Amino acid sequence: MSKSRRIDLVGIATAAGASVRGCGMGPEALRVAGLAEALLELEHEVVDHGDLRRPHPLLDATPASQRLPDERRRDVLDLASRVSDQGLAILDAGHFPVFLGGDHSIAMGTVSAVARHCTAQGKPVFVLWIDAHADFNTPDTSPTGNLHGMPLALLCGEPGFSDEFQGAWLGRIDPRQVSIIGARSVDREERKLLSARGVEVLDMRKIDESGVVSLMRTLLARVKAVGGHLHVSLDLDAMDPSIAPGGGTLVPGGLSYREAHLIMEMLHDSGLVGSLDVVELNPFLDHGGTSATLLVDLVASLFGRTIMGEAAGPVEFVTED
Ligand code: 6HN
Ligand code: MN
Ligand code: MN
Ligand code: MN
Repeated sequence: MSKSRRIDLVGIATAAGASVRGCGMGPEALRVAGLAEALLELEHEVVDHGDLRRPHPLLDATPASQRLPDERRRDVLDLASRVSDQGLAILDAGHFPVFLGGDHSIAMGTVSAVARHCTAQGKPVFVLWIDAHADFNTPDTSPTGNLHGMPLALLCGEPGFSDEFQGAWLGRIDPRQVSIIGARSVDREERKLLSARGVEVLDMRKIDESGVVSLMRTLLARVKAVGGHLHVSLDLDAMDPSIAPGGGTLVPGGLSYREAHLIMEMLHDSGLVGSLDVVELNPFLDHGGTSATLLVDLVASLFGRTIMGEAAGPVEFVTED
């Protein structure tokens, strides 16, 4: 039996950071796929705060996907500040926030909440970014201009973001305490920034060669050694498109079903995770709920579901040298 937690669900029903529409319906699809029920079954307490959204009057015939970039940017930032404040309140109350996206730009707000909460407590923040992409572009390096490709760069304090992005809601993280796992599509300029700032990129080749277990043990040992808070940001497209078809930016060669679950199981056993994003699910592109169900099952693994219904043995942290 895993330790019971109070889990607060916050939906952020938006696709403003993406160029493909539909992931604004993500929170509702995760509910329909049984997210709360899975957590209750594991004997956690669950509170669902409903969805934050930014409705549009749609006064003209312009499709939302062709809306002006500044309008989309205003939406992203409006939501980011509200998510940051709501997330901070949940963390300060001692609860575990699970943020349901929405596209990955929501992490500007979710990770800010974690950074603000932990800074006040003097607790180091570590981020595990599970994603096919690195989401470390800036407005200057981005090949698309889409804000869901930029949250990590903003949070790590990269220059190139206008003053609009610099509200009191914004929290900062240390790029050397960010690990990206599952990466296989990184833009040219983005690569240079990642190496210059010391972000750890556990790309698919590294997973192929070393396996999830050894990479995760090393990472968890680092967080544990300094009593850190680990925030997990789970992008649907980290998983292989064959098991997770419901995303707008799919890339072949992703995590297998068991690799993804093993990551979640090890995260659970570590006891180090204190907040979670589940993002980029696009129910319009999903195949009959396949991807939504996968995400619910992965979240259940993170919250203690095991194959045999029993707690795993004590965690051993093995450093690799
Ligand atoms: N995501 N690197 C590409 C870009 O537009 O910057 C893709 C970003 C995808 C973002 O999937 O969260
Ligand atoms: Mn705390
Ligand atoms: Mn992403
Ligand atoms: Mn991605």
